Amino acid sequence: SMFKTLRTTPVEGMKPGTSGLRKKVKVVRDGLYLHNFVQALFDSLPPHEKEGATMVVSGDGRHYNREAIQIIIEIAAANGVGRLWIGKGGIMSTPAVSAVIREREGGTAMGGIILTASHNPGGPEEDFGIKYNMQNGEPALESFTDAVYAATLSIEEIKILANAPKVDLDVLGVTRVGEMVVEVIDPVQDYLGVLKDAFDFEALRKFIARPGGFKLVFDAMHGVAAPYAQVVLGKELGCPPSTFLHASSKEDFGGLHPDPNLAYASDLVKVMGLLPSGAPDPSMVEDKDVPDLGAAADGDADRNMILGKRFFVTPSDSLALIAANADAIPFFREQGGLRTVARSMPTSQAVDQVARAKGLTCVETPTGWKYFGNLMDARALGSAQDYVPILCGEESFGTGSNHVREKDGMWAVLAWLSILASHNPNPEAPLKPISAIVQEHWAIYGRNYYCRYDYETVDSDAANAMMAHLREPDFKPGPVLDGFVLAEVDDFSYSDPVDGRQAVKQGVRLLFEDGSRAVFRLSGTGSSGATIRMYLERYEADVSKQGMTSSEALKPLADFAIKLAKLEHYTGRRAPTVIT
Ligand code: VG1
Ligand code: CO
Repeated sequence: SMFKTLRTTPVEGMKPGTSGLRKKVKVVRDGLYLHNFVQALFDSLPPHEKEGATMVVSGDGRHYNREAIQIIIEIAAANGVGRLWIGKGGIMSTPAVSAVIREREGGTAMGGIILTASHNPGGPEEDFGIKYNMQNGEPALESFTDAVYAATLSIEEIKILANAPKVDLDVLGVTRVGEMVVEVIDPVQDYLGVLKDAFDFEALRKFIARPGGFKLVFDAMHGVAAPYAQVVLGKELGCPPSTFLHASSKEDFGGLHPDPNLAYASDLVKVMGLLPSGAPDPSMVEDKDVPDLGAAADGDADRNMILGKRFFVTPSDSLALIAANADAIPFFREQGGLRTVARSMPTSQAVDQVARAKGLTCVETPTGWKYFGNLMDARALGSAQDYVPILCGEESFGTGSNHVREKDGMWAVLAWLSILASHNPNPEAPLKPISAIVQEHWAIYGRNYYCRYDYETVDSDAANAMMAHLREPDFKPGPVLDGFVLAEVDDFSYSDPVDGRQAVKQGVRLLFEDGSRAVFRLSGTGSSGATIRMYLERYEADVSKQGMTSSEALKPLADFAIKLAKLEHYTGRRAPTVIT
């Protein structure tokens, strides 16, 4: 036959983390590494669903994307898949894959393989990654990725098509590969349709062209957001070419770290008149040259950063502001108004304040977008509770809704354009800036000072020892130091309100008497060593005390939390790798 079987042996360490499997390119391209993982994935799909099925395969265009797609084509063809949809050039953003799975031909696809390590750097020396999304377009649940992992540990053979034709990914159209059909499709079109249903494009176009003046800068960080931004912001909404920064997709993201935060999106941060700390840059005097809205996306375009003129909007505040202004977004308005907000546990409680005031359901989930999916599909899963329309967010620059089943960077930009438009009904008047909109919000709901310290490439044993120390039963509330009183310590666990699914040991929370929090957890997206994340939050209701920088406001809490965790003792680190 034209199928052949490759003998193989299991490779250790293929356990997917918070969002897919991430490894150095060198590891993934070595021998049958990718083959093993992909075959294990196909072995874990129910045969009757996979036979003749349509699947999406695309990536964020990082180094090794095209080679990996060709290998996946050959393995898919030998595993009975009927049709593959691949974005032109082999690229599709993560939210666009979710949209294609859900919308194209009425939601025919059984799932999608997304080749991305998201916000991790790319290039021959950097990271590659594989995510799998299910039939409803949401990231695979742990039960599935656990099954894939188990399969990687017992794999013996790979089914592959011999002498498969090379598919030209740069030409739209259909190629036959054995019994399977490969269709190279427009990577933007289905996704654009979803956005057009969610927002009022005509109103946004008018707002952008307002006579009173408005300037947007969008930083694609040389990631997959580039072609989407060109179509959505450029072609559809009429933004001029000067809007775009780092706006060509590159295999190595131009050597940048494609993570949209104050540290890594440094060019945008500068353009917006800010210092890397998020404070206004005092050396910039000409306020009028600074754009009104700055936004950036990560490698696979599911993350976003929102900046105002000389003003940093924390992702947690962004979530709260979108919740408070939900009626500015047709998607929410037209479904009778926003009903539910959900945030990951380490995300600040700013959105909780809005939920309380507006009577919305507020759900606190573990880290990772996959935990939001059940809430979005509650009705389909037979739950009595209807959570949609829903707004979800993570402190890690992730925001989105049930328009797809992924966080969505471009969605966040359109959400903020909608908010700005609603606060600026008079097109002739000078623009009310984002800083004023956020400060007014704080005056109503209070301000949740927030930041995150990351300690990267820490020795894994040292990181685990520190977490074990925090989890010791005799690590009890009580100590008072520098004015802080520790009220409670717990290890976050989650019981899914729809299907009762449990997630335990999701992060140690130090809860202080004044409502402040410090949270410690280990990252699940790194490709080597461990990353400790420390999240800090302090609530301030008093308007006269809302004007500090977050580093000023949180420094004492940070010092205290570091002391309690004995972080320096366990890791030898005196300072974090990055503060966001
Ligand atoms: C990080 C973030 C988490 C996010 C995940 C995937 O996970 O903290 O909020 O969902 O990345 O984002 P971790 O385990 O490293 O803290 V992405 O843009 O990779 O899809
Ligand atoms: Co991402």
